Amino acid sequence: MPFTIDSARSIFPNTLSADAVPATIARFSQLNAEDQLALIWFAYLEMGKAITIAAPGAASMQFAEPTLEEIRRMPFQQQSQVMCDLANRADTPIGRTYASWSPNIKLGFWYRLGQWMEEGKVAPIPEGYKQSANASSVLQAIRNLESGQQITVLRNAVVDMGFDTSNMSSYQRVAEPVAPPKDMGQRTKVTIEGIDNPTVLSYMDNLNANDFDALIELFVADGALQPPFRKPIVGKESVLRFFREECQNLKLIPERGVSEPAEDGFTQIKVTGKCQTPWFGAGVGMNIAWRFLLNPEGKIFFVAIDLLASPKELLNLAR
Ligand code: ECH
Ligand code: GLY
Ligand code: GLY
Repeated sequence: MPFTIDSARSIFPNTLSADAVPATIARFSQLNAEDQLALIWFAYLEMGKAITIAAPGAASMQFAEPTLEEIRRMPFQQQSQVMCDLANRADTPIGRTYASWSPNIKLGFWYRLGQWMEEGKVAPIPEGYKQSANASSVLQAIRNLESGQQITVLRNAVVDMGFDTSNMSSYQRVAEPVAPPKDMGQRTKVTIEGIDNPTVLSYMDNLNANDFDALIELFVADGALQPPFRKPIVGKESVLRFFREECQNLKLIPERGVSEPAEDGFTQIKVTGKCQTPWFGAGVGMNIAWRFLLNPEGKIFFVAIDLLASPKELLNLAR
């Protein structure tokens, strides 16, 4: 039976991804808005002692600036209401604007609000706030995660806020501009123990160089990419948009891999290693697996990116 995107998703089924992440997110999303915001505040402060977040660049802040200014001028009570509305995914003008932003703009927005909360320019967590038992247990669950998993939970919480775009008849997506790819002279080449497949090596090198036009040509027209804890993104156009909106300045550090023939002349390749986000740089190394399925011409039919359950999984290349 020929491969489908759906059947491709289960190549290398022994790969153990960090189930604690979706489990924690599910528990988090059951909390009320006040608990959610306070919990992120406490988690963010605690995590800030161990890892440093990079200030977002002007290019990603410019789109959030008008909304941030609007919020800064509000009285505290109204600011708290805006934040609760975002956590509640309420249908408000700010909730709709927020929903149109790419993940990095959303993160930059909260980064700035967090700074203003610390400086006393934006409403703090209310003085009389009492954490519910559920909220403190979710906070404890977050403390128990490794840092790469913690930032994934936070990113997810931020991405999920705002009005649900599927309830919007149409909207204009807003993302930071795409910077030109790295100059040829500035590029580096990865090496992967056990892997010499040119498509996989080019995938890593092109992503590291922000060369999304070259990168997308490695895919078949109806190929798919599945980010951690998400459904596959299908088709070159959508995958290219994802690269441009969400994948600038990542650093992929693949370490080892295994390649073997699959049905119908396809090849399945699993690679493990680390990945860094520009938000935390080398301060947070996420343990990652890439599961590639290449067609007989060596093009990418499917690739899944998994956040691994533990560093031990970096050594697991079993089928
Ligand atoms: C405050 C309190 C009120 C509420 C809120 C607050 C602010 C919170 C803030 C949070 C900031 C969080 C951040 C998180 C960033 C996380 C980034 C991650 C990136 C992971 C990337 C990966 C890439 C993998 C991929 C690979 C590929 O090969 C293909 C592409 C791709 C405190 C005010 C909310 C400020 C900055 C987790 C894994 C390897 C799939 C992308
Ligand atoms: N400072 C990290 C980013 O804008 O993606
Ligand atoms: N899933 C992680 C990212 O898109 O950056």
